[in-house]
Amino acid sequence: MIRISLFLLVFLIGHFSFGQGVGINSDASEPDPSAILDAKSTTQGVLFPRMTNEQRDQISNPAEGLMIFNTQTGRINYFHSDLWHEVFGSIIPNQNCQWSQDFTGLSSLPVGWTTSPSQWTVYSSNDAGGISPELRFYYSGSVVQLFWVRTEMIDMSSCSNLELSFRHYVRHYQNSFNLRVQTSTNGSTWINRATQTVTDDISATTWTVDLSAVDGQSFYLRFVYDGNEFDIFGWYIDDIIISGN
Ligand SMILES: [Ca+2]
Repeated sequence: MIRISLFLLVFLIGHFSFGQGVGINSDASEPDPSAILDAKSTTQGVLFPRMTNEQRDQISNPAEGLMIFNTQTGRINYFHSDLWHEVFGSIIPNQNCQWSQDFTGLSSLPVGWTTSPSQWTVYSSNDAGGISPELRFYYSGSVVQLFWVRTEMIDMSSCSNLELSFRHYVRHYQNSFNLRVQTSTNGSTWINRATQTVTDDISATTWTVDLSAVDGQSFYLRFVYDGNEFDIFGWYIDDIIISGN
């Protein structure tokens, strides 16, 4: 099987070279003498095995330095001194003026997100019309205040014509309340970009918000339930996309 795979690799990618290390490339170059394996490309990357926490933890006797990609946290994990560690990283900003979050593989809020109080979670449902999981606000008492969840800083410093879209679904209980979308450039001063006053269920639909007011800026985005939490069963959100050019 390994022989077949190596043959296919050579056939598809182009060239193997064997010196003191192994080179995989399309230009017949020798591997760097410091590398046991030197994969060279300007159009492709290298994939680590992708797995969940549970699958990772079932690896028996992991070697010192073993690496995997954790699909639940979105981070590279490596084994060191009898424990798994994770490689921290921030999202590389401003990739073609696109930012998105669909909560794939997550069981808690994405890295860099915060919430207050704690009724916002990532929940294994698809009521907003996307694919499970999704973001959910759910009542737990009868407090009247702002219940918000905030993204990490989103860098759109060289982008214009910004627009936000997301799927959402609202399961109303009684009375009326406000759903707000806000932005902030400093995390403390928040400006409403859109508000919906809700008096009934909102079936799964896409809400689009003009964010051109924050063109060319780095900002936080937050979703706010403004009212008595007892008046709503839940607000479900998925497939959040900010795009510009
Ligand atoms: Ca989703």
